[in-house]
Amino acid sequence: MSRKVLAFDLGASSGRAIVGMLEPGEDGGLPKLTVEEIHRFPNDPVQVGKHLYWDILRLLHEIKQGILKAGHLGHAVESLAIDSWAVDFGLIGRSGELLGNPYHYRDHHTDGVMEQFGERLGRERIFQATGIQFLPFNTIYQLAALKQSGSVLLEQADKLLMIPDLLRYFLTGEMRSEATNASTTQLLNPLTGEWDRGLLAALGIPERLLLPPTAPGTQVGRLSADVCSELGAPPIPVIAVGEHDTASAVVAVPADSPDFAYLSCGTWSLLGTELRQPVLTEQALAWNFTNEGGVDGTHRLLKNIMGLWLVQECKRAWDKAGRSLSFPQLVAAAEQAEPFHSLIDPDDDAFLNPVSMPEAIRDYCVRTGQPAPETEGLIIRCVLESLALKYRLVLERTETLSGKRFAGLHMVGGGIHNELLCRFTANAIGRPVWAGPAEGSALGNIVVQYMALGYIRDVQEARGIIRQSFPLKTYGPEEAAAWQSAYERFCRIIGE
Ligand code: ADP
Ligand code: LRH
Repeated sequence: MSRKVLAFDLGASSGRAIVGMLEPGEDGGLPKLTVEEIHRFPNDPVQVGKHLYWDILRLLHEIKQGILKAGHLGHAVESLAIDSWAVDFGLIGRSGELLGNPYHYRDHHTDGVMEQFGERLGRERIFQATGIQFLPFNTIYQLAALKQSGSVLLEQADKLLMIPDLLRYFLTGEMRSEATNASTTQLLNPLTGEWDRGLLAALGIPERLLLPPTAPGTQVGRLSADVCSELGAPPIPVIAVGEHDTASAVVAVPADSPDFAYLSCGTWSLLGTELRQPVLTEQALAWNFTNEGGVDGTHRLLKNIMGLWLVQECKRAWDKAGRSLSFPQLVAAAEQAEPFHSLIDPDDDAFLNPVSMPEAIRDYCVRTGQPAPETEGLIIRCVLESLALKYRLVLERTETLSGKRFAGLHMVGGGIHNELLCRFTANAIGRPVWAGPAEGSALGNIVVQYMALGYIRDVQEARGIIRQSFPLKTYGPEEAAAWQSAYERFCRIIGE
């Protein structure tokens, strides 16, 4: 008999509802997992005046559509779970209502706040307390920005719920905080698993706002009576999985040994390894690595790299100008373009949320004494080569910090559909890339639901099931000399 669960994965490029189906293995072997995507919907932020917000109620509507569709398609799912990107949150008032629309992390209200706060408290102090990398949009700086602007909503707030916690609250009526996503606030201690009171006091944020974090893989309620009667659905359990999408993606890495490196490749590129202990050294701080909470008591030592956001934003600019090209068309144009024409640091602040991404890329090239790429093909090639070169830098630093050595790199996420990027990555790191699965976060979400329901023993078994259920594609390194000299040029340009 097939055991079914329903995963909602809210990415920046789309939201999706995916049904997992687990069949018993043959001759006592591992179970076989298949998936069916039943609903995909936009997850575009909405600009109102100068600010950028989540369209949170529309997402709740789409999640309900997903639950309805599962029923219509005859999928009797035993549970559901939601994962999404990190750091963003909603504020809840004393009578349990959502106060205002949650901000999107690319909103500019946090500009400059991290620098001020870091100076006031000391970056060492914040890193020692949390192990989290300094990103201007971390929850801690979003809260500091609200505090500075005298936000009435913050004053009125009784609880803070991260986005998947919030949507889960809407479905179950129960407020719980999930630990992997909580870690991305830069307010949680990675050793004790508790909120750092000193940081909260320095922010002027009352402790009552934050709920004690719950370990991923816990059932945290059921669909409420209201939701069940609205949808004609049974009161199935709702599970807190690794609700940070990257935590879920890392669970789905089909590695067969504990010493593996991963690249979760979507809107962001998250590159690192999985450890039993956080790395809180001066070097980790200097290189701005993070130690996010993982499933099963692990820590994700990794670094954020700006990722395919750069491609998405170029595409958006060209779509707006009436020169619409699909992702495969953009990749084909890049493949035809001149190699190593110009290189950028994908993580330059100028690329976080520029008015025009192609302009920002051209400006960077001019600023660094390089020819500005003009055609779509040249611009996308510049982005993909630069990403691959940055992956090498971060992979080697991950080895230094963790003391591990990696035979190759696992790539998961929608970015693996971009085969040129997979090839460039193998070339840049000079090692094989193993690509798959593409729906990493949704699969991680699914297997952790099975762990909570007792059908999968642990993460190791889950990875074995994913490995045998979903094919991997291997890319071998080529053109070693050209990529080595490009890497040296890249390091000079970005000042490393
Ligand atoms: P997220 O979860 O952050 O929304 P995904 O993991 O779904 O992101 O990855 C989306 C990205 O994958 C897109 O921005 C695009 O760059 C890339 N992508 C998806 N499909 C293709 C394709 N067919 N060809 C090239 N790139 C693709
Ligand atoms: C990837 C991700 C990443 C965060 C960023 C905000 O989707 O969750 O791990 O740093 O979004």
